[in-house]
Amino acid sequence: MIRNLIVPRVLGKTQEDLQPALELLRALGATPGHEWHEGGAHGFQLEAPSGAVELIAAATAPASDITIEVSDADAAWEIVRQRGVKVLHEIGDTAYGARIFAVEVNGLRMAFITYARKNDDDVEGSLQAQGKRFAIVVARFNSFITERLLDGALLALRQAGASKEDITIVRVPGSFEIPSASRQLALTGKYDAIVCIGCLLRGGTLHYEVIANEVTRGVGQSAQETGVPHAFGVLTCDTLEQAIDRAGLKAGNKGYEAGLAAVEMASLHSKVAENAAGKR
Ligand code: DLZ
Repeated sequence: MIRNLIVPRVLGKTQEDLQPALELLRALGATPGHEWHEGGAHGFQLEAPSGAVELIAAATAPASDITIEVSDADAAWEIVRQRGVKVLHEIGDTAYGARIFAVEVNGLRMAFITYARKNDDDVEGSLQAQGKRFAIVVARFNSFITERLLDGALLALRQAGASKEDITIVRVPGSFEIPSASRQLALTGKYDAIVCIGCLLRGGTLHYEVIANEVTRGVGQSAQETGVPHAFGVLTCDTLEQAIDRAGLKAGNKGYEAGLAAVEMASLHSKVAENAAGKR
């Protein structure tokens, strides 16, 4: 029975030929999936939260090899433009109320679409991190996992445009110490968002639930009481295998997701403040 929808495309002969398209799609939030290297050929899958095959009866066919639905075509357009990708169609409205643009990378024609028009009053954060400052608090306990999560978070921040100098990494002994360090950092007023990274394993941790609840509560409380967004990249897993899955490729990298959440929340925080100031 159907398990997955795969659109294979040949974009060149070497692994390097795949990089421009891979980097663009990752910058737009695609999660790396299965990859293979056999007989001189290479394949990288990128996973999206959902996939669908659309069957169309119409006078003209869409001039793209793949159409990718994004949450905000205008924000995606900004990211694409910054990368100097070859544009096939500039962003615009369709007759059915969608926003769409199309680009070409190594011969692959990709259209990006947002179906429903946004209400002008909607307030939403973007994935633009230029000029924003971040602190990442990372627990050393289970460092085999937390270092991978840290790599994911750093990748997300850098892809969103944060500069190296604007990212501070703070290490703490274990997850239990994350809330207090995060709170102290938030109170300095220097950071637009804090990324919290740790890994609690049920098997090795006595009172696992108590510690997991305390860390979750402490991080949430720090976010609410300081007003600085905190992204939660603390894994709570039954087994090491589950943690490996969440810190690598199989089910994505939760550190990467936390990094993106921090960028979006930092941006949203500024926008809500600007909105409030404008409406006064
Ligand atoms: C002590 C401990 C244990 C048993 N397990 C974990 C764990 O799975 N993940 C984690 O991040 N930290 C663990 N720790 C360390 C505590 O979080 C804390 O650092 C110590 O109890 C010192 O306060």
